[in-house]
Amino acid sequence: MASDKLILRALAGETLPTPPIWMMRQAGRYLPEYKATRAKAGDFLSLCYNPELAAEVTLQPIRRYGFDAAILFADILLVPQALGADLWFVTGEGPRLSTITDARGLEALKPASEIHDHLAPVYETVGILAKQLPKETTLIGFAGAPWTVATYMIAGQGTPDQAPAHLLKQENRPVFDALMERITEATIAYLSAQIEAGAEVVKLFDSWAGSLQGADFERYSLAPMQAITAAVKKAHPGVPVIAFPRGAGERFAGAHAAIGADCIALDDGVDAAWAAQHVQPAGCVQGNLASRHMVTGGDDLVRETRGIVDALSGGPHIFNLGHGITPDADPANVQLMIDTVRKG
Ligand code: 1CP
Repeated sequence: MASDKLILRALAGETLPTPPIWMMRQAGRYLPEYKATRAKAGDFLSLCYNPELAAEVTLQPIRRYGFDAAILFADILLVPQALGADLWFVTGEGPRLSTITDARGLEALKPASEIHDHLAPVYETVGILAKQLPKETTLIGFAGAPWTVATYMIAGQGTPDQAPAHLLKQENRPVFDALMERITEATIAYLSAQIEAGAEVVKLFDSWAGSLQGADFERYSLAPMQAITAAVKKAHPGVPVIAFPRGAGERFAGAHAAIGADCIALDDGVDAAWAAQHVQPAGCVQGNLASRHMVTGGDDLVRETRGIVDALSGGPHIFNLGHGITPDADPANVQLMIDTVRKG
């Protein structure tokens, strides 16, 4: 099934002369047009649940830069909210959620099959985007991986070390496992609905995978992502899956097979030449320029970008950052990165 879309070709395993490119958090606060639309929406969650405006901010970086993929504008924490958790954002600080620390908290959650009413505006955003995107642009849907989502549901906020989730896992394994299972089921339902609405690729963000050690990494990062990938592919054969076990280090090797993903997204903690040898033989890789180059720019940006493109030129590669772009980035540096990738 050949496609004209470069992202789909790379995901199918094709080595392209120039890697396609998109950027994590490409719709975000570094862009003045994002800030203007966000101000119109009010707060961040109102923007996520407003299909017209969420589609608008998704399209802004496509218009400005002509990225090869658009990523749905939403957040990984909409799933906990759809399961019944309270969610709000504290300006300048980040997300806050009601916490789940025992069996009572778990029992108060809704079944995974009941998330769709709450998430209907997100599916509507996907539908608008599927109609409005340029024909060469791939639409990526996404969700958080269960471990990462669980860390927020248990702690009620972002944490540097995910200690509250590790503690629940240690002290009340049945509740922890049941929570992981609930998130896994909800994520399968959520991604399937995004695909039915028009998403062409889905990505799983396991942003805190790196804090899982030993057998826990397999059990709580790889295995749930594998279960989600298998279920999504069973329901929607042919839809590619990108998995991002951030912080996996040497464990990026073998991740394609362990998850069943078409592409593994690399963070900037791994050397691109190492990845070419140990990860890319198993399939497409995405990454992995350090986000700070979007702040610092200059010769370093150009040299690092060229180095990554060259190192990964022998196999399927989608160029991206190693993590999301930060609000202090200069939009001109994004253009410099794109020009360096596309023009050499
Ligand atoms: O004020 C604002 O405008 C909010 C900033 C913001 C944005 C732009 C948040 C709050 N979320 C988002 C959008 C978002 N989040 C997208 C949209 C698509 C795009 O990439 O352009 C995506 C894919 C996410 C995913 C997400 N949300 C992750 C996984 C990826 C990653 O960055 O590691 C995580 C961990 C979140 C939680 C979250 N949402 C927002 C913040 C500030 C955070 C991190 C909180 C923390 O750990 O303290």
